[in-house]
Amino acid sequence: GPQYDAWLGYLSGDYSRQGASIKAAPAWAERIYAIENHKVISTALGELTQGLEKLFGVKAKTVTAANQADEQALNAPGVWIGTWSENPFVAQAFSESERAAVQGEGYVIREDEEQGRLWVGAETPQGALYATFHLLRELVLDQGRSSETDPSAKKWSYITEQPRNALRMINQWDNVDGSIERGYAGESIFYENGEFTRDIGRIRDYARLLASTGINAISINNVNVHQRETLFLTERFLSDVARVASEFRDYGIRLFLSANYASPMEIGGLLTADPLDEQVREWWNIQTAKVYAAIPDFGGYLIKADSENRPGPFTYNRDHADGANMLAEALRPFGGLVIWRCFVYNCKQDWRDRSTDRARAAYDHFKPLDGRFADNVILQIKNGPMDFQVREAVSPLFGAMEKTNQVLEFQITQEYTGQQRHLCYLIPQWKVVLDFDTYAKGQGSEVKRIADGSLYNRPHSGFAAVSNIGADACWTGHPLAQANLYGYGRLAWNPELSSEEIADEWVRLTFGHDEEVVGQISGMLLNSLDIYENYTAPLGVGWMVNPDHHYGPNVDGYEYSKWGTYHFADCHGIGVDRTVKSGTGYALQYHRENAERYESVETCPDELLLFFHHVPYTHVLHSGKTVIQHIYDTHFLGAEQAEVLAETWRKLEGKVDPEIFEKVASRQEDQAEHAKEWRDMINTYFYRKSGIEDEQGRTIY
Ligand code: BDP
Repeated sequence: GPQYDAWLGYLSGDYSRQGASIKAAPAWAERIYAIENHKVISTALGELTQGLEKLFGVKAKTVTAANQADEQALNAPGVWIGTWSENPFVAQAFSESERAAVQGEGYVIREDEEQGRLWVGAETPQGALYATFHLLRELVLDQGRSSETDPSAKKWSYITEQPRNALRMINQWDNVDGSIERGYAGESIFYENGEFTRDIGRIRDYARLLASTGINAISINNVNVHQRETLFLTERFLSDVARVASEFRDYGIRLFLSANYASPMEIGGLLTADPLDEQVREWWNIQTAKVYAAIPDFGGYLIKADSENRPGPFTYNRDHADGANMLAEALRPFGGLVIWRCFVYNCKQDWRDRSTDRARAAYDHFKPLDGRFADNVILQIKNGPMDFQVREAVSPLFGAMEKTNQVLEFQITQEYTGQQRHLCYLIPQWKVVLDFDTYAKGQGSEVKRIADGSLYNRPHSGFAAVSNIGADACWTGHPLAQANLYGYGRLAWNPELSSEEIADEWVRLTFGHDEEVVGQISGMLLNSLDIYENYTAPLGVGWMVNPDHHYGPNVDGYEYSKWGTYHFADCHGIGVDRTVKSGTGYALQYHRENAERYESVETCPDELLLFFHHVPYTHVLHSGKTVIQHIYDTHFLGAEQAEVLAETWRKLEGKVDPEIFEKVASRQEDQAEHAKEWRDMINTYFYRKSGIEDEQGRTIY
């Protein structure tokens, strides 16, 4: 059904046809030529056949290597899909410069209207698959355009594309017992009761969703690798892993595993996991060779070490370059990668010690190691220095390491942003990060240019993100949270796309072209992050959530704990002083332009004021309001806006699929209720601390 089909329904649902007059199928849609023998090309053929059938109701004739000989009419109207090296027909259809312009996973599509042919070509089968999904997407979007007047009509007739990021990865935080760390959409689709699932079809459907947005890599188990998942590298589970890898392979996606740093001890029977120990190194070499024997195109290991009680090289007085390079050596003969996470901090620090600041940790640990990592090591850096808060500064590690491969890590699963019970479209948050200028090589050194490897000309680079899916019927718990998964893939492919473009695409693909539906849902998505920020932690301070599960307001939940995430609110003021002058010195981790801007309370942007400064409640923001009045105003406003979201959705009854309607409606009701709880908790707390009245005299309990 429509929930499950997500953005790949091709307007086949009853409701998604409203407002669209389906145009006739183009002449080429009657036949598909995909004559090369390759799994991914077969996938493309299957997708195109199915997509055209759903959209136009016509079943194309398919011409493959198997029936090519009987096919008399190699020059009849049709669409040709293939790669330059394996399909001479396709290669000849494009000029040399057209072919040269698209490499690897890039592609070009061109219509020959006179002959009723469409040529779809790429250097690799993956490129041809991405082209297929792009073509289908454009065909669906085209149904909402009137060809005569719309300049973007028939966009599919000439397309040339190249992905901006080489690695476009998804991280599953799934455990083999079937649970998902920070999962808000049901149980794992990968595992149940300590075993791999038997429902391989669902995994395949997930692969297809991901590939349709351009994802090309996935790690399938939690970064916190427990005892049983440690066995994934062994005979006990390798054939299961291989089976899953083959589903992803069909969709051009490479499989990675999160590995336990202490594996040589936990499963190898060694007494140490010291990265400089010969036996340990040998163990990894041998074990890795076994993994490749089962999965020849295995991607590599994702590692969380020395973080939140996970083992790592610190135990042996070694650093993270030692640890990562040991694994790099084991993977190198097979072309594998080590993806090493920079989420390393001391979670047992003492709140009485003002010199510790969790925000500093990643930079302090990794910056000194720049230049020491092997060429097949990539550091994976969270977007912010803390942990996926609704608002925090951009990680200063971006722009701090010129000699190190890096990928940017986002969190699609809404751990701190409403857990898929609240609506929170995250693309605008990610855009702020991507467009942030680090000034690492002067103006124009945006994070997106570090993530894509161009600023420092790095061989490996890209995006990774924690998935938000589970076994829920709509994959994501909240049906509108699908937009975050879709948008992540689209941004990883092209970080220049705007939040608006992505929202518009996703809504039309999912719900069809009824302009009222499109307008209302896009509006809900685009306002949702600001709304969520309004009624939760103010001005970049973050963390006012219940400990452990992180849902719901709790101003002091973490304030006096060892996890090191504080707001320092007292009766005089609030905020974390991270200045050089009087605070933790964190601001100095940025290049001069940003360091100076953040250091001064005059130039620090309002939205990050409390991330960098401790100020009195009466401090006047650039907006002209005092901090305390800002807190009151945004919280009253945010709760009202959450109410409006629910009302807006209710108006769409009868215009969208009824199951989706109900699911969203009940979540929006919950959000509206819960936003009031946030409002009251936060306002009351700060009213009592500050003793300052609301200028507008509204009720604060
Ligand atoms: C935090 C999560 C925790 C993860 C950790 C990580 O609360 O469950 O294990 O990040 O990224 O956001 O390793």
